[in-house]
Amino acid sequence: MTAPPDAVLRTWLEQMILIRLAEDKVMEIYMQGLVPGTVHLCQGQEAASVGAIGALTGDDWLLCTYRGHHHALARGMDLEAFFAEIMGRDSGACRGMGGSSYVVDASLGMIGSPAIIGAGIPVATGAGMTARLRGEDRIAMCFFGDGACNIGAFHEALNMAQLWRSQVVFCIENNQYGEYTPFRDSTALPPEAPIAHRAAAYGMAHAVVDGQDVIAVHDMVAQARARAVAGDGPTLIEAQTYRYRGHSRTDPGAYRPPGELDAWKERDPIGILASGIGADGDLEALRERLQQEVDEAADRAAEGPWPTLDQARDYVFAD
Ligand SMILES: Cc1ncc(C[n+]2csc(CCOP(=O)(O)OP(=O)(O)O)c2C)c(N)n1
Ligand SMILES: [Mg+2]
Repeated sequence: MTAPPDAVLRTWLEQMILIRLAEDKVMEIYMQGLVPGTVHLCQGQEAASVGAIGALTGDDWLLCTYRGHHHALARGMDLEAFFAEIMGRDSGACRGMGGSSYVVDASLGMIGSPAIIGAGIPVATGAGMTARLRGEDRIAMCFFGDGACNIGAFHEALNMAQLWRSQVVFCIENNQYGEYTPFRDSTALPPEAPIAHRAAAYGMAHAVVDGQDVIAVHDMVAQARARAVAGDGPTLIEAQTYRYRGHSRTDPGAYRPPGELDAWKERDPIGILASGIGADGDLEALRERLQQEVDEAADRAAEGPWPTLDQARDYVFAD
């Protein structure tokens, strides 16, 4: 594997820090009562999104989930549109109709973030088929959690995707937990067997990758993308990672064994990349600059207009 150029690695470092700080801000504005609904944070999982999305082209499609802030920001969503969406404002990426769980932008190729577990997997399979039937050099990249791999749609869609050589790359962000349950307690696999091995049942290529290592994730997704567009079929990638916070904002994650969170923080994705490129000394200045960007974007977003009552039915019924 050839390491990406320094400038690219620097960009990834900045993106991961930005995502981390933006999510702290999301919690802050939530506590100020500025966020309708709930929020699902991805802190700890930044490398999985930045590495994978860094391997895509602008034409590729993306399916993610309600835990999708990192995907949106890694894809380059404007920060103000991001915060405005989370605050339900008309200036948000979805005109305030989505909120935190549905921060997507079709113009960035983000075609959905279903909160129904596993629902994005068949959709991505279909998008990948569209690319194949049209003969296009593009893929659908589909992110979902470890819990989603126990849903029927996962198995049906993987079988179909492999059978029809859909141009799709599946990425399990195995953050070790479903809603509140360790994945090992809900998954019928031999102890220590990766979930990715399930792809073998469908004859599909699969791989396990260190989800804390952005370079490794990027490399794996780049290979899988090349395989998909060459017509050699999809890949199921399992990025092994960890969710620092609980499932949603009401969950302190007290069910986790003592020491587990700290052990994962020893392998923080931002720290790993910073050390790897000799940028430890730059972290403070970077954080300061990015914090300012985050604060300013959130302040501007909070000034954004609310959707009007008339808009409540827009995007629901066809004309
Ligand atoms: C079909 C379905 N069943 C149950 C739920 C409730 N639910 C919401 S999140 C979640 C856990 C999903 O875990 P995982 O796929 O590992 O994703 P993570 O939240 O860890 O990112 C569950 C069971 C749901 N949204 N949809
Ligand atoms: Mg999970």
